[in-house]
Amino acid sequence: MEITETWLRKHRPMYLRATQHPFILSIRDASLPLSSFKRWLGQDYIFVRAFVPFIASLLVKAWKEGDDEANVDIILSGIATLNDEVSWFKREASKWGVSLDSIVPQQANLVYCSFLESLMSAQVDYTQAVTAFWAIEAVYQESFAHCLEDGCKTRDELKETCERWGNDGFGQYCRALQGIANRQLEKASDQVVEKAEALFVRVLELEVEFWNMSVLGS
Ligand code: HMH
Repeated sequence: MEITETWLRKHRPMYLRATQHPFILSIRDASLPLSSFKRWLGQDYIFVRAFVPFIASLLVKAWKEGDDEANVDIILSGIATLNDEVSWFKREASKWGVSLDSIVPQQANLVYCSFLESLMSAQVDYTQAVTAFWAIEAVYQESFAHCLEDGCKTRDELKETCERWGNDGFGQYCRALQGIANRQLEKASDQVVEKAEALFVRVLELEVEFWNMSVLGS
């Protein structure tokens, strides 16, 4: 079994807390207050801006590692997606009357953004960084795909958001990242694998905190 698969099984309860959070469940049953959605939107824009330099640093690590061109291209496609995402956030925010210039980052967001910054350090090798990247993307993919399943009552005005991360193309991209992570982990030392697993679990915790903040406001 692939290494990430063993973690997904081992840390299943935590993974479900991140991917089936009350924020997501309440999108599915249309009970999410729109004020929470707007709060999430503003906070996630700040997160996404901090995500840009992290992915750029990941691309540099992939290149230095001499990883296959195909893998570098997958990360490059992630950068392209993020570029789209930044524009989308601006459009979506103006649609909802959310002013992106005046958002104050909440504690959980600050903690997550400093975690991203710590991943940019040279001490964090390519294997660890790409594993964390996969985990971050996979949580959003799984969470929002969940809101598009048959029988969900997801409101029409939230569907575009859910599709952004929940669509099949994004799913394939996440599986490609998982493949890169698995191949790296396969040839890594036990110590690196252990560190990468800890990062995986940390991402799940940070995602839960981010959703909590979006629901509760702090
Ligand atoms: C908090 N996690 C958070 N925001 C995002 N936009 C993603 C993951 C995926 O891009």
